[in-house]
Amino acid sequence: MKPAHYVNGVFTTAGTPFPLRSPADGRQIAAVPEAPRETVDEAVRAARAAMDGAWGRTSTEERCAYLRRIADGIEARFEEFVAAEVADTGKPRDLAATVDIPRAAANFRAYADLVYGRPERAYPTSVPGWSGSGQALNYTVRRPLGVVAVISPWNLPLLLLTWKVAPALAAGNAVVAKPSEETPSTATLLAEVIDAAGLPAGAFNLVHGHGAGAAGEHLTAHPGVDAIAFTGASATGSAIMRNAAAHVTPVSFELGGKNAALVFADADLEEAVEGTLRSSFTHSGQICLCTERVYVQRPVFDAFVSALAERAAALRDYGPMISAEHRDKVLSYYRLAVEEGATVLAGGGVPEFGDDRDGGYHVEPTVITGLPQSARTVREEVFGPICHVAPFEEEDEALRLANDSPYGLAATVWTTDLSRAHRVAPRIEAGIVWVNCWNLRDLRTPFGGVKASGIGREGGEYSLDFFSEPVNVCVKI
Ligand code: NAD
Ligand code: 6OD
Repeated sequence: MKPAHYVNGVFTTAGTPFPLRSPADGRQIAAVPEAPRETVDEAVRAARAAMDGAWGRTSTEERCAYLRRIADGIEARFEEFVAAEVADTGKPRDLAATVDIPRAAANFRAYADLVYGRPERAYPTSVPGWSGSGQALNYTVRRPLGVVAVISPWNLPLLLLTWKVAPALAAGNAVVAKPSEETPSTATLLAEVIDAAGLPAGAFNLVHGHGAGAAGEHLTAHPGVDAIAFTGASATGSAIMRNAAAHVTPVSFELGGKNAALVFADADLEEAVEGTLRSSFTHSGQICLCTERVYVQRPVFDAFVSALAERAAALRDYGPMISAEHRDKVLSYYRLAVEEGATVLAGGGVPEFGDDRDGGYHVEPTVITGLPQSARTVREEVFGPICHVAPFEEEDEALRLANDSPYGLAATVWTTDLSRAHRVAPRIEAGIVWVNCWNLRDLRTPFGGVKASGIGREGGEYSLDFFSEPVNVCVKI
């Protein structure tokens, strides 16, 4: 499979190709076509025509059937999807096979179920001057927004792409998607699956390429786009918002984070250490939900920190950073942390494996302590395998430290005191709070961030709300 655009039901490789390198060993693995502006225009035109044509006339039942066929198609080519995701990202195969690819299929099934079972409200309304009630009926129908641009990042490429494409299609929109330039492969496979599922031409379109000044910007600034669903860095969200402002295009944004974990002295320490190891170092910290700040209540601080550092230092089977550029950014934070006065308890450098991986972009899982809350390493998103652990005395102080951040995506709380859990969780300025667990997902729940971490919520009805608008109909009887 070679990365290709999919426009109006046709695969094309228009545009100058750029090289794609394996993050695992640095070798070139593909050439990716950079969609020129004309290809983006063509994709938006095709999507509009699909809305005005066969796709726009599909019933909810027909769309649900398409979504289920896409899920089946992903599962039928499961191994190809896994191999492509591993090749592009370098992530451990186990992660792709148990999280990324199954979730992509689940996203389509979940939205087939959700959109079909969705109730709408109706109100019998009395008409002034008439006797009795029920002389008019107000009811709501939802209609799709039209042409939706989907822009996704490289860390969970297929999971995050399908997390938007599935509800957008379920709600009846036509999609033009642009995956990250770093991870084009599973998106191309998805286009093949969608093609085989028989969706009308133009209902789903895919263009590859970069963001600023390229396909991403052309798409999100396009006057023919009716809504933008974006996942990526907060700074990119700001840039997209500036372009979207020109046409007052609605946006749904899932952005960066600097997620805190609060470990109370009454926590099950073993569970808290294992949970924090997972929340900080899964996919080498390249998940927006990963913990980068840990606050531990003083009586258990030393025990927690030494157990976490020991286990982080023992981690072996971890993947690389997505690119040499991202590795250099993460390493610059490792250096900055030391300059800021951190004590490094585990990691802090580049591992030596003695095999092909030494050509890749790996960095060590890193645990640091000793920084003030004002340190840049404590405030800025690194998006790598690093966490800073700091002590606190009391619950209010823990909340103050957790909330002292420009971001507010996710948080974890470790405690065996249920009253405390219920008291603390709603006071944390984050869109998602996990208590005694991390990244335990239910696709019906709201997902998203506050402050610089995003605008709006995805998941369940929340995505369907974004991708459609209510129209009230009032019928006088
Ligand atoms: P990024 O913002 O650099 O890129 C994301 C996507 O946006 C890519 O497809 C890119 O080509 C495109 N893009 C870049 N500049 C653009 C522009 N000016 N106009 C239009 N499109 C543009 O992010 P990334 O490096 O791919 O991903 C890492 C970031 O994403 C981190 O900050 C992480 O926290 C965030 N993220 C957030 C979530 C979430 O759910 N909140 C999930 C995953 C990643
Ligand atoms: O699980 C999800 O639905 C989701 N959106 C995860 C995002 C992870 C960020 O990297």
